[in-house]
Amino acid sequence: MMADLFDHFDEPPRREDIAPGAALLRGFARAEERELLAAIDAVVARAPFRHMMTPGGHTMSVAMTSCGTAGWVTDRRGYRYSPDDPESARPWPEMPAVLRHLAQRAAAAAGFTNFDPDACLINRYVPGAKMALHQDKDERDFDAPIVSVSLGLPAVFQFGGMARGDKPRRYELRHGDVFVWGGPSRLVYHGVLTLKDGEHPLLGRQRINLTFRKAL
Ligand code: MD6
Ligand code: FE
Repeated sequence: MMADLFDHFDEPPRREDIAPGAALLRGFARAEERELLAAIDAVVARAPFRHMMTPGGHTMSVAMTSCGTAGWVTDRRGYRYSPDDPESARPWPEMPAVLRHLAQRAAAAAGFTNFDPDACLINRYVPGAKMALHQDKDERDFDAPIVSVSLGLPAVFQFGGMARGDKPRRYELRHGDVFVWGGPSRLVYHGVLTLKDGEHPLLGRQRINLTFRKAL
């Protein structure tokens, strides 16, 4: 069966402590995969994936959209959170309850209680797409963690240090894995290596990543 190549479906969910404030919850989202994908489809129907431009004028290889009371955007003016989708000039779709609840349970499993995300950034990678090392620092305060859910094709995630030059460690993130980080790890540099080609049983040739944040 193809699924076990990607999903390790025969393994129980387990927690790996990565660094102070950072935990990898293997398989945490797997049981809800169909509900999550349906919720993502509903968001994307109203706020389609788009390739945004960095302030430096480069078009991102990762396609993005958002849901929640704030969405992450980038254009020539900079990176920021916006209550409206710039493509439609309307508020972003509401965050579906199944997404919010998953993020809250994952945060709690990693030791962060009362996580109340107001933004969910949805990233779509096709083979060849990547995300350069960066810090997530556009949020108003860094007390809340970030909860990151991986679906579809596996990707190699780089998790570095507080300086761009710190040598990153690498983790393969597979379908259903959830990475939670906050506290002392909140501003760690991280990125995603070029996605390798493959075919996921549910998602085909793509990887979807959700990141839940307290932005405002
Ligand atoms: C991704 N993730 O996994 C990109 N940021 O596609 C991120 O940039 C990220 O996974 C902050 C915290 C967790 C993440
Ligand atoms: Fe990030």
